[in-house]
Amino acid sequence: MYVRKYILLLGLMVISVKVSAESGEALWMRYLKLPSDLQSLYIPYAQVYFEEGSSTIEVAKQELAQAFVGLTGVDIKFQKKPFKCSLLIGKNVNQFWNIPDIEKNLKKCANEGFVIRSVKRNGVRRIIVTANTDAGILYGTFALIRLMQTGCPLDSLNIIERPKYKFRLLNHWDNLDGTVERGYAGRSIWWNRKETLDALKHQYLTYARANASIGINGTVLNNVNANPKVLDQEYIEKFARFADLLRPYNIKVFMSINFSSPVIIGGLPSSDPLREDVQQWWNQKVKEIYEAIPDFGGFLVKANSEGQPGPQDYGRSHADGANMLARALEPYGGIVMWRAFVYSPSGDDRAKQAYDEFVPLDGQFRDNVIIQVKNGPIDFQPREPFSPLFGAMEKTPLMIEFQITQEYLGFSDHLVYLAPLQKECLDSDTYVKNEGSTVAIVTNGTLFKHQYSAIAGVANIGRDINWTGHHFAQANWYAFGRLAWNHNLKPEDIAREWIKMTFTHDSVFVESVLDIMMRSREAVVNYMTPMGLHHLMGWDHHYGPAPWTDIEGARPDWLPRYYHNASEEGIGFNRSKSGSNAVSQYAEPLCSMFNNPKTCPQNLLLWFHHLPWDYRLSSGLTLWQELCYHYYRGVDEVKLMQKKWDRLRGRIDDERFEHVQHKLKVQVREAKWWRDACVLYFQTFSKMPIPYELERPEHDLDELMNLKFDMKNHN
Ligand code: BDP
Repeated sequence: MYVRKYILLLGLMVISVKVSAESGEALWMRYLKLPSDLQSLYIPYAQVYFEEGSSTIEVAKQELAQAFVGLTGVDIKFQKKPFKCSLLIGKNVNQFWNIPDIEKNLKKCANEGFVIRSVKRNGVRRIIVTANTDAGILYGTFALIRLMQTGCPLDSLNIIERPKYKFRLLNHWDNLDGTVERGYAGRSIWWNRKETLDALKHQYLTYARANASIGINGTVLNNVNANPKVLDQEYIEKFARFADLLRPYNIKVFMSINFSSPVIIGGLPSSDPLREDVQQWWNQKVKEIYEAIPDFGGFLVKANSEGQPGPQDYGRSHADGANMLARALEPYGGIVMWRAFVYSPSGDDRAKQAYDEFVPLDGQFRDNVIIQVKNGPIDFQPREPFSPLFGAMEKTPLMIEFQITQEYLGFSDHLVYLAPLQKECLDSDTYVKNEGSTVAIVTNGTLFKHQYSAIAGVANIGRDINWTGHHFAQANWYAFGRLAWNHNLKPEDIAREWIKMTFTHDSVFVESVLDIMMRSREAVVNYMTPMGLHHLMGWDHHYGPAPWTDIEGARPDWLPRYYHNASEEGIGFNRSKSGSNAVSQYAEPLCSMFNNPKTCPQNLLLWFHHLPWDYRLSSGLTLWQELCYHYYRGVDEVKLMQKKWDRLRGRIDDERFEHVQHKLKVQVREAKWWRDACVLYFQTFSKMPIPYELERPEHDLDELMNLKFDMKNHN
């Protein structure tokens, strides 16, 4: 009896270990045993000399130990002396072996980079991981772990890396009440938690390790629509506690602030940035923050946008507002990230407004201000051209903001791998200086030689056990970090790494899932907003299709009709010279290329042009036919993704397999919902038949228009 109970208990323990390991909780840091051929490649490196140092060094060392034993089944032996070791990690380890070019290569590594080098002397193989700083050692250690996790041979490594951006940040849109704006993975990991910090420590450290593993070095812990209370002592203390936890992982904390804080919590009569009492108030606040958090990163500010207060409330400019905060932060080395996401109902084209408002201010910002610009001119749509602000402000550092959370791409219900979207934007040539002036080199500070460069991703992280709601949404967190570290990486290479680390090395699985991921972005563009269409979703939930929405009294630029302009004459937004002339915000030859529908890339055609339904495309099809094909192709692609996934049963744990399988079922259903809603609605204008070889829609337009969307099911 006793024995049976014991066995049962043991069984439960085994199950619970399996559940937690395969729930997605461990992200890409599962460190499960590798295939035995790989284990034997790595086991010879178990004798390690790890130079002593700060808490950053300590966490890197622990990580290596944990990863090594997990992956190989063999414990690392840390040695006090380097000479018999096969793996040497530390800032000064090259002194023992004097590999001549290592010192030279270290000069290329700047502050956070690292060198990993395999050497063979007297028949003995060794690996050296070295850097100029502890942060570099941390990233070098994680890079070595990744090589092992992905099954790379270690005997001829010669890696020299440094990050492309100085600040690589997550932006959490987390409210102090624990809700997350546009969050689809449960409530905030940071705010309004019942548990003690101690009880949550494991979760926070997993977060920190995950970010360090991909090179994220900063995090904004609260929503850009900021609650002024965040500057109260109580919250400053909370920020300080988070900063303490994240510090060893080279992650700084940043805060979103409300521009009216001096009035709302400071009791001042005004928040005018040119008033001395207001400036004093901010100086004092910043001082309090730095007393609690000596390495505090700085502020993120959404001002005069979507109802948020800002300097324009007092007749001042964005530069006046940003500079006041920058002056307060300057003595401590803090920065201001001032968002350019501004648009007012009065403008003739929302896509032009950020440029119109910010370009005239070029040269007026202090050195520690960075303007944070969303990747596209509107708002995180499945496809947009790059924002014309990139390259247009030579004297001001501009950072790029991507959305990792899928506000407009099916929340955490749709499998959409975002690296291709981000890469497309980063690789876009702005032509502002000459050919090759890509968005990446504008924003990474090299084109105009700026001291600061930054990149931010709006986080998709919540309290869900798998962190991101959809297991595949973890890939978007991962890929954002990898691209922020090195925008030259290829989305498919990043995906392959992630799949191996997150699921399995089984090559059938890896290649099929890679194919699924690489199709997924174009699939969502096709079933939601093909050919340059945008903003067709329900105006409040941003989830399903609602191109028909008409709400009396609503701001026109919140409604899809403003963007698609469908009528019997045709469809699309005329941003050419005969329309809003948004094309002129782009440098030549882009301006002319976008301006002419014959040369405008087809995937942006209706972004820049309003065209008749029978307009002939180079394919020989009419615009209407082509649009139908795109919508149908979108659905077909998701069906194919689903089929490919279904064949993979048994190659990974059932739990994650079934979770993804269920989500794909939902995605197929909803892709059809999008397709049918858009095709049937636009057909009321085109009055043309759906090409006969395509299936008939599965829905009826009236039924779709009356569908009530319940947000509760999606959080
Ligand atoms: C929009 C979101 C809104 C954000 C805003 C922003 O719908 O919730 O507050 O962006 O970026 O896309 O400030």
